[in-house]
Amino acid sequence: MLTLASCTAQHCNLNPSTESDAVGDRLSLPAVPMVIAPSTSEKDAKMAWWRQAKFGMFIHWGIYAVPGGEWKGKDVRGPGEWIQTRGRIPGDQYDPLAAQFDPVDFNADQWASIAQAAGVKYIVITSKHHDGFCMFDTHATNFNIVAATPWHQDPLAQLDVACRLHDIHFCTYYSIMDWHTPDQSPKIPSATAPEFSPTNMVPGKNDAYVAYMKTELGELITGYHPSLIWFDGGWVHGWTAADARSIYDYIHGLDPSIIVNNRLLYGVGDYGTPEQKIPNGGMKGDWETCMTINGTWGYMSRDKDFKSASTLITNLIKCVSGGGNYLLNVGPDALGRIPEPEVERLLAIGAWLKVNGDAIYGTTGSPFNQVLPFGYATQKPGKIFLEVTQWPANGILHVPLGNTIENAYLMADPDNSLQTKGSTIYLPAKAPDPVASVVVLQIDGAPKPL
Ligand code: H79
Repeated sequence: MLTLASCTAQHCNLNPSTESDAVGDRLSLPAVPMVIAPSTSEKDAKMAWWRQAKFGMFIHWGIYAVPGGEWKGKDVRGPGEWIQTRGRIPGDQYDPLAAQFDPVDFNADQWASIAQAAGVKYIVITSKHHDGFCMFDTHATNFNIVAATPWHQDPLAQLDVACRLHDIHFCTYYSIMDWHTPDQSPKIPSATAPEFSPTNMVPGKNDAYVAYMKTELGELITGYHPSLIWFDGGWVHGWTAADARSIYDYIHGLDPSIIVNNRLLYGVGDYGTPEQKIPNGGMKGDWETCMTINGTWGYMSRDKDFKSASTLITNLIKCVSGGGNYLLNVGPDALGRIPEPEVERLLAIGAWLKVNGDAIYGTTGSPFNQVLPFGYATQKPGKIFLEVTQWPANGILHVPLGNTIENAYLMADPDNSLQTKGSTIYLPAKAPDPVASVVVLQIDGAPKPL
């Protein structure tokens, strides 16, 4: 479990040097001790599926996909979903975007099929981002996709069903910061050029806002049964530890099996959430790196700077080898299409996992307490997996291991044992996979790293 100080430091590092306003404000929040501590066995039972899952798909989708990073013919800096504040767009100009949001190409089954083919075991979709627009059928506000768009459909309900059919855990994202609610005020209120973030809780309105959140979370939990709720934007001035605890307790009261990330802040929550970076060697406890495929979370038409499939596969391995999960984002457009370059990369990861998934799913982090010159490692009882990203030119792999290696083989060719001598493995000249080839070692008992 992370302290507030460490959790804010982890997720507030988007452009920290150039964008110090919101970041600095958040870092000055007081650190408080952990307030919720489920017993270890309760927590183990609750986290079991998520610890096995290792790979999830984040989906940032909202009415910000309509402008797609551009406002009145000009590029707006920052990620697509931040356009309202980065573009200083008043609500009376932003809110009508809902009337233009008509994602006729949305197909829940297609999204879930892509996710399944990518090998993800859970999806986390925005139910409400910082702009306050609700992507589900809520009675708490009319600023929602069913009431305010010409489409009048509930994509979360459809995706929830599709996920179940494709064996994927349905999870949802919920922003505490809300640029639309009357219970929070913008950082710089202005009829023409408001700056929303970070917002302030309107004095005396915490209870009203917490009640609003509970109405929406209650609808989500009872209607869609998410396996996990991914909070964000808790750095609102005036958001308190009591508010955080009250929300966690409410969720737990409705469904104690729901996993909650650590961004209610104040040490409340079940796992850490480094954003856009993978901690070297991992972190203590449960954690998950969330990351964009290009440079934005919400759709942005001009951002074509997609990470390569090779980088993404290596990132997944790096997370899992450090004992964490990888939550990789897609940003569907205003018609409901996941951009083709994103689909392509997801399918490439899926193809790699189809062969090598046994080295990822259900594993724990590397047994070695050193960086391996040839790549990464993961483990299961009696087995060590070496994800070799630097295939040795001389075919010789030195593994810093004290165990007897009972058998060694390539994951891509399990029927043929590799020759070994002590902890040296002799590999074929050519790597079976151009990105990462898995060597499996069967060992006698617990790993003895040297
Ligand atoms: O939902 C995604 C982001 O919108 C959200 N978290 C992920 C999962 C997020 N919101 N805030 N932050 C992350 C950290 C804040 C970064 C900021 Fe900035 C730096 C806010 C203002 C300066 C990044 C750059 C956002 C706007 C400009």
